[in-house]
Amino acid sequence: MRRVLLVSNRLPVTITGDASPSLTWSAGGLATGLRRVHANSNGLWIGWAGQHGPPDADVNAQLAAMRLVPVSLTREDVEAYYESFSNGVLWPLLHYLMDRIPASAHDWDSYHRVNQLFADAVLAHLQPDDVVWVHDYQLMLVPEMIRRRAPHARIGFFLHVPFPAPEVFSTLPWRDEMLLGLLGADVVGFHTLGYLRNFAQTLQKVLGMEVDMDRALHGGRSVHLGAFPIGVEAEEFEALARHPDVRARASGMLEGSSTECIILGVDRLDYTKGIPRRLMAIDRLLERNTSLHGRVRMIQVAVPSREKVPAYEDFHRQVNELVGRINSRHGTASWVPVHYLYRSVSREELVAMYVAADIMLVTPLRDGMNLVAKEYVASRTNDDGVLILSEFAGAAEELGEAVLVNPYDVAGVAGAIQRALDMSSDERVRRMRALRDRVRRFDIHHWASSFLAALDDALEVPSPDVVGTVSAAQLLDVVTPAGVAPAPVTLLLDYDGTLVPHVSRPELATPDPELRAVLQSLASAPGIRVAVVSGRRSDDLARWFSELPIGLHAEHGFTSRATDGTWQAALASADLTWIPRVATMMEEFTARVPGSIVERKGASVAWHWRGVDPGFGATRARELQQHLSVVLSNAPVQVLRGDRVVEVRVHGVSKALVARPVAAACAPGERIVALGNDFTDEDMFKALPPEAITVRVGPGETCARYRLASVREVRRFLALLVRRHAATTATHELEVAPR
Ligand code: ADQ
Repeated sequence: MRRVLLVSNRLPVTITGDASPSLTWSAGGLATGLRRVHANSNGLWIGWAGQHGPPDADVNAQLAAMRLVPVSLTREDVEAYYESFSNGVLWPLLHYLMDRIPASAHDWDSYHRVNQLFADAVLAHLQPDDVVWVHDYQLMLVPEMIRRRAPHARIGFFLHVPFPAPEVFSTLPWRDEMLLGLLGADVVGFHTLGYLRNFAQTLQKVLGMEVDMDRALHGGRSVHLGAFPIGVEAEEFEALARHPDVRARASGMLEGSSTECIILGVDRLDYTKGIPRRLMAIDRLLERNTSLHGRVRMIQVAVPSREKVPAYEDFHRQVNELVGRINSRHGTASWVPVHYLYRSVSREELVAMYVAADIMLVTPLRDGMNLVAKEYVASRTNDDGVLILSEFAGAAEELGEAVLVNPYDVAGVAGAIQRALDMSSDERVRRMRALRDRVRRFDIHHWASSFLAALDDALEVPSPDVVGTVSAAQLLDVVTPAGVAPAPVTLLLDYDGTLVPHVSRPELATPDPELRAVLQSLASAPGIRVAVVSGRRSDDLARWFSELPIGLHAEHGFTSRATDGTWQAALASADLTWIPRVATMMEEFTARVPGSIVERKGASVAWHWRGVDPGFGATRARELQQHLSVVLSNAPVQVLRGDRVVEVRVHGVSKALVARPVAAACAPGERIVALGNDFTDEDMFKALPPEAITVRVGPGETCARYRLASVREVRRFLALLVRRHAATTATHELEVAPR
């Protein structure tokens, strides 16, 4: 296992005692989960130790012994970076609660500066084989800050909170910097597919980036986006729940009272957790169903949290008042409906409550995952109990057997509690068993190892036959080595982006004299056969190249020029009746998107948006693609998204239609060299035999073995090839295959 450098806002330690400080590991679920990674990889953990200013020598020595690296923060840093920006701005934004963001306090500069302190600390310890794993919203700029100074570092980022819809995230004035910060990573992980989708859409909308399912291309690198739902230490919760002391504590909670049913809530005291509405639901239930008086009891545990952030102070007061109101309204001398504990509780006490609780209420307004829900499930060793879970917690994507509620709907939550009270024991057990199975299987260790495995995969060294970027001269030596008799060569050449640079309007990309000259000399060079395989229309190719003795394949191989000069379709019976409808739809889009154009071809229609503002164009392209996929779901077509183009073409057409017969007709020893720059060329590369020399032009993911940097390099390569063939045929007998 490689050494893992964990980076999080807080180090997992508590420092106690001023005169002779002592350090103890924190007990939280996440801290324990990551500690295993820290221990097994013999790695470092970098973060703030919780004190203001640099730790003293004694603390430093203890931290070093635990392989913990402190980032020193002043009181002002903590107030500005942590309390004001991270918790005052980012936290409410990421949880869709924008009205909690104070209009005045922003402290972006401090956030930026402190992120740089963290990145510097990583860079000071980074060794070549290390893996860096950065955690959470306080450190979103760190991946890019590391990448800038260590371009080959292996960096993962995991976000523990939700990633909101693009409409919400894009209100952040520093949205571009934040997104670019994350894109410094090789893997960006979220709890759910929903958050991943939001992030991908935000990249498209804000940065105008192309995102292919789970990959974003950025700066010539591929950034993998993944969903890694976090779990809990299920085994440990189960063991504690079976422990006699814990069980005794749990039964003690019912003793001496008339309570038949305990309803439990456990949260940090945070306005995202939905505590007031949950209490209002209890209030409503007790008001509507007085037969429950004296028989049910709610225990609400709230861990004090972020007490220095103004929004939390007011909130604390609000919850206190609500509890008081409910208790005075419904309580009696012998029965208190809501027990409110505003403090942290020990692990044992917490599990005892999980064991005692018949109903667990987890009703956050938004929550990245919510570990409490999973801890409750893990602790239910008798397979009984009902989990009521907010549909806006990440956990709801996994825990479908819970009773799901809309936490904003007070009456709905009250109804769900009533339903849980009435649920048959069979149904409770059936649901809880399914939940427990899942929570046990996908525990916190599974989470950590699957994230690290994804980071490993994302960085996998290319297989030995993938060579990577080469110069024109190096490619020439692969195709036709100097000093030996040249083997015959068949060239399959894409046009736009390969032979000519992309321009804003396709009709402007006409072949220039230099290109004509090089194609002419290739066509007449001994032992070289040339075919242009383009997505263009046949009349474009005919107009430009009709006089050249080369193969011409238009519309990704749908039509090809035959030896008699006529054009023939590869799929003669293709249904083309959808074309006018699609063209009309695209023209409607064009009317609303200035700079975009529709290109009609024989068997396809394309909507180009190269001339459109990137963010706007990408959003419209996505809309168009979604719209077309729905409208055309039964038509025999494919909807494709290319480089600034959305194209609909007849199903079954691809450049493989050209590549396959060319490969089949090759003589032994003949070299096939295919060059292309976008996803339509990947079809061609894949259809060729492994010995073919496949070349991707420019950046982007590819299955090609070689890469040339630019159109310029392609032209240089072609010119060198002509020269070498002309020179070597003078001294060697050319083994040209009959054609
Ligand atoms: P949190 O917002 O802190 O975490 P949560 O996932 O519920 O929320 O974790 C809380 C942890 O604190 C649990 O392990 C729980 O046992 C513990 N805890 C709660 N009340 C306690 C008490 N009174 N005493 C002691 N311990 C208590 C953030 C995100 C979540 C995400 C996690 C992990 O907001 O959505 O699930 O990170 O990624």
